[in-house]
Amino acid sequence: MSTPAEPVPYRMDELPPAQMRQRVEGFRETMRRRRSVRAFSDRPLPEGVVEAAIEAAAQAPSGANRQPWTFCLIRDPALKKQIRDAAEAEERRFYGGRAPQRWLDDLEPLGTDANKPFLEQAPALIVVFAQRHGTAGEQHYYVQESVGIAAGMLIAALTVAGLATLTHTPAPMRFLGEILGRPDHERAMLLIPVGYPAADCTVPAITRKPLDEVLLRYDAAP
Ligand code: IYR
Repeated sequence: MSTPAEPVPYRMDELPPAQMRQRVEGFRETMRRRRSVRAFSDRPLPEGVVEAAIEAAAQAPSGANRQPWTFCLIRDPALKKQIRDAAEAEERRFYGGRAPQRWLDDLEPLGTDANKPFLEQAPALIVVFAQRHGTAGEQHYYVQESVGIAAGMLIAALTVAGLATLTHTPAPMRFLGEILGRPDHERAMLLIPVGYPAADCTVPAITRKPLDEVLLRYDAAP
């Protein structure tokens, strides 16, 4: 662990500028169509797609390359039901008094409630765990940032594959570590159902901030 990593040559395939733009704009349009989906079809997923997406996510940068993530892929209907039951119990407490009124008001436009049928409908659930330290107690760095980046790459990979996801955060998520048998130093960060949208799936009409609201430029004076 303390010997310096051997430097190896590195090159990227450089694209002509026009192709660069075409690719990134294509990706942007794909991401523009991404929505958080809460009604899934039970259609099974083609083999290997979720695994490849998880492998893509696991290429994310991480503090000191510790790769402090564990992805649990759940397809077993009995386990999905167990997760649904436990999540709904937490969510009933959340919607029934634990959440401050302002938070509930902010969620109103999304139309969410304590019922989470998608946890059983979706053909697969991915639970993303953050490792607070290594199995032998190794220090991990920037754990939330690293796992957040990996989760973003996972959602992007699944979106590019044409699958729908939900970024679900039942709070607290301790029950996930218990059900999935994860050690104490791993903390569940996100629960991501994956699948095809149900035929009658609808999403709230929300918009994204335009570029000029999120991008500030600092160019040299002309
Ligand atoms: N975890 C709850 C509440 C919730 C919170 C936020 I912030 C959202 O963007 C959406 C839902 C639930 O999943 O219903």
